[in-house]
Amino acid sequence: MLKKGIVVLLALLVASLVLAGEFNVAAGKTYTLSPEPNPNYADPGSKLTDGSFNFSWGDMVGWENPAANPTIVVDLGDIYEEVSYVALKVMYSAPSAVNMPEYFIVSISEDGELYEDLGMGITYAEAPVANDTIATLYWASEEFVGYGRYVKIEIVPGGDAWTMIAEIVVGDGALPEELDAVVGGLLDLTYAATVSVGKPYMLIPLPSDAYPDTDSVKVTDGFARYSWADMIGFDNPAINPTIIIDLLEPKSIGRVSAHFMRSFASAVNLPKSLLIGVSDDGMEFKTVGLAVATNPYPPQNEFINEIHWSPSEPVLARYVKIEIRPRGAAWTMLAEATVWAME
Ligand SMILES: [Ca+2]
Ligand SMILES: [Ca+2]
Repeated sequence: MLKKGIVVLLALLVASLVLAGEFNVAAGKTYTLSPEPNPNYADPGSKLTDGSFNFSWGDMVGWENPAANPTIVVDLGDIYEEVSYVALKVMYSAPSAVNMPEYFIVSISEDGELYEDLGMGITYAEAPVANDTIATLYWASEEFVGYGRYVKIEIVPGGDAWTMIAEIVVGDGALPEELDAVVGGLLDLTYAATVSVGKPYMLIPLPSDAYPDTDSVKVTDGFARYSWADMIGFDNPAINPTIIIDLLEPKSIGRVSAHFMRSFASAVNLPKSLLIGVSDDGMEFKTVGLAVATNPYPPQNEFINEIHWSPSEPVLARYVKIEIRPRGAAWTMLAEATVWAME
């Protein structure tokens, strides 16, 4: 009996190890880094996928005040069809001036050239993260999973000084229960209502002269029709077009979206995603999420498509910032931006 029990236990242990191994498809894989990490915390090319993430300097790849956001591109070696989880194991040590990243943006590509935004890692599994520990910053999704071979992770540092990364995890398939991962977009919006219609907003930069917003009303007039006159347009803008909506009073925000035209015949494409920020004073904004989900899904051509985001918990704020991340050199045509709040 005892022997049989041990055999069963061993079998379960092996099975769970195999499953864990199968879920993390980044283990042992190659990757590239840009910019180069600091020479004191350099990388022979394996530190981030070697399975080791101890609170130890030897395990760290580090950047000190990098000129650009540290970016990691992992080559999974093969196409994976259900990339559902991406995590960074990061060091937090206030005495050593090592900050936790504010967030990362993850995108995925089949060929290493054209990337689709997947989502934002903005949740720490260990929150609140204790000082002098290794923390897990992750993105997880059950609905909008990724398809591809190359996974790009752009890290936004959480302040000046150091960013230290020990490991990358890329999960493919159903989220293992032990991760206890929180996925966004599950908020019950039954009692949510639109609060942006008719509200004032600001645009940076101004839209193209060909599709202007002369009376500053088109973005929140409540209409998202497939009509050129209803839309404002940005032609390959130098900076990401950004809308700041003033809800006039703090609202418990449950959903943010924007409607865009897609018309390949007219060289109009959907943005890759929308970076969502909120503020109480209209000056200092906090990034809260990335809108990548589309309605309809998949998006349709010669059609107005909605790109939307929902937090896992309502966010209280008066100002909502929507930064549009355009795709390539095409036109971006915006019909409407909408904010929902819980009643
Ligand atoms: Ca490692
Ligand atoms: Ca409109």
